[in-house]
Amino acid sequence: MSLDHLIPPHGGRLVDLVVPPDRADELRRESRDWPSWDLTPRQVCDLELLANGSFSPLTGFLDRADYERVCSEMRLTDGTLWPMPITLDVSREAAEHLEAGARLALRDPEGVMLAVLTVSDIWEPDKEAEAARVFGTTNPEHPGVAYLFEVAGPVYVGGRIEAVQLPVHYDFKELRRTPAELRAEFAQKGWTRVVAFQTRNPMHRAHVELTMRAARDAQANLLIHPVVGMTKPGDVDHYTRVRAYQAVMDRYPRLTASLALLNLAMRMAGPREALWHAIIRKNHGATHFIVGRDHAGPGSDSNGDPFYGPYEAQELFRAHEEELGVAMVDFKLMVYDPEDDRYLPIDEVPEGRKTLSISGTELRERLADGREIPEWFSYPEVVAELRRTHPPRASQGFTVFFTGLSGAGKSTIANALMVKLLQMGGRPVTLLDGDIVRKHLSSELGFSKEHRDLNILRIGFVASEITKNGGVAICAPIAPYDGTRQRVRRMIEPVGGFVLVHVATPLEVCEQRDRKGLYAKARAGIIKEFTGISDPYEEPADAEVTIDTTDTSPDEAANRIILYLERLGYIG
Ligand code: PPS
Repeated sequence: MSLDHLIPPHGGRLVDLVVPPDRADELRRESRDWPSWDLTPRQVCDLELLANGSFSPLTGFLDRADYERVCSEMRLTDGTLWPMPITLDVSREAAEHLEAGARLALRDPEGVMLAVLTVSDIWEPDKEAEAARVFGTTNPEHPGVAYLFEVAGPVYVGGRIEAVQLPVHYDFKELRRTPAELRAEFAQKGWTRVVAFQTRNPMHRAHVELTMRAARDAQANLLIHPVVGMTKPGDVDHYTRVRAYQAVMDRYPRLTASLALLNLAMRMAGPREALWHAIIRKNHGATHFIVGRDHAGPGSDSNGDPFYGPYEAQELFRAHEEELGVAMVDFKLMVYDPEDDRYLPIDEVPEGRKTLSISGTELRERLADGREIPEWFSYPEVVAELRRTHPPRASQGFTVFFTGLSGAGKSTIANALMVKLLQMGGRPVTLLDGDIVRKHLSSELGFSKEHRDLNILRIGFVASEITKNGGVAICAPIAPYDGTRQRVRRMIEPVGGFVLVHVATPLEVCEQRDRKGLYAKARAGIIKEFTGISDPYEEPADAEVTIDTTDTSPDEAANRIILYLERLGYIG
């Protein structure tokens, strides 16, 4: 069905919440008497898109009535279709000082005032109900749900916004466009039909061929409109992606396609998010919007059950297409047909034809192993960008994190390992031994649970920085608590390798050795909270390597770790 009759060129009415300079000065002066709220990174994204009209017709953070109806019916109280609650979540302490009619200065993390909110409502939302309605699940494995439950504050504040300035960006300035700027650009170029492509991933050949087909089918120009605000945790960073997008723009026929960046904080809400994306793109002047397989979905939960059906977003979009005033260009999964050397939607593949595809997981594995990425899958210039930030494991940094009782042999093995790695060469090696750290980094800390955790998290932070920058960190604290060790693992794994080594020498052996005489003192009650004697040690269940030094020499122990690192590919 053609929807052309419905589509006004360059979207509907745009709101612009940025006030003129004299009003901005006035607000800055008056703000001295108002309470402030330091916006979170996600709120900065939301504020920018509210202020520049990307979220038209919204004029502020949702008030309670709008919020309730958006959650339950995807509509504002005036009936307008709006699928996503855009709310300002704050702490209870911040909310205490607020009342309806009050002014709240909204500041960026450096303290610069970006906007003023005139409070209309303050309420504590039912987050379970919100998750169930908006995400269709209360499972915290869904990143949108996890954010709502674990990061978002407990109180929502609704109200109208007056923006005194847009957030400042220092990267890719020439590619960041407001809705008004993009509409003007399209008008100036004479583009009356524009199909927008949303993405949070690098674009490979499948995406380029899909978007070209979409533009051809819709007889439209193409807007490549990637999200550079917040995407799914673990995604390729936006710097790498944007360099890769810039590289593929040359693949499109000249003057037919444009690249612009959108500072959106995604929620990964699948079908509802698809509608939201389309409204945002309509505001930017698009007339058509591409919806592929599992649009803005977070994949599957730990049981392997997908959060959304693969074409659920397309179905919801189709049901609201007329009202949205944006035409959907829908695509099935694209697969490569080697016989004709082209990509096809899976439902158009001729019977019996063998097709090829590479999953995201396989691509990451190939990058990590330094294996070939075929030209039928991606372009050399895109692969080169990905390889720059995703070097093979043999050149990535890693952390070897020892844990075990005092006197178990952690420091001795750690030293042997350090020396062997230095002999091999290739990476700088830093030893963060328990005693050394307590002298230089944690000298004020004792041995309570709270202080031990602080100590371990500091070690984890330093190790993650070393790892991120391609070095080797060898850590050798007692680290008695499982949850804290897991937090360290989660800090490091996204930036490089993490190997937990449990030095599992039994307490009797450690006590018998008693090199520092500490066990005797602990037994005598002279040293309090001593691990293994008067303080707990939680054995790890997730150690990659376990070593009991009762009958293992330091050489043997260090060698076992080196062989393990070699098997993973970190040592070439
Ligand atoms: S922790 O729990 O990871 O923060 O401990 P860590 O930083 O590794 O410090 C352990 C070293 O401090 C000495 N020491 C104690 N250990 C455990 N419990 C108590 N109460 C205590 N008091 C002092 C001890 O020498 C530890 O060094 P290692 O090398 O493990 O023997």
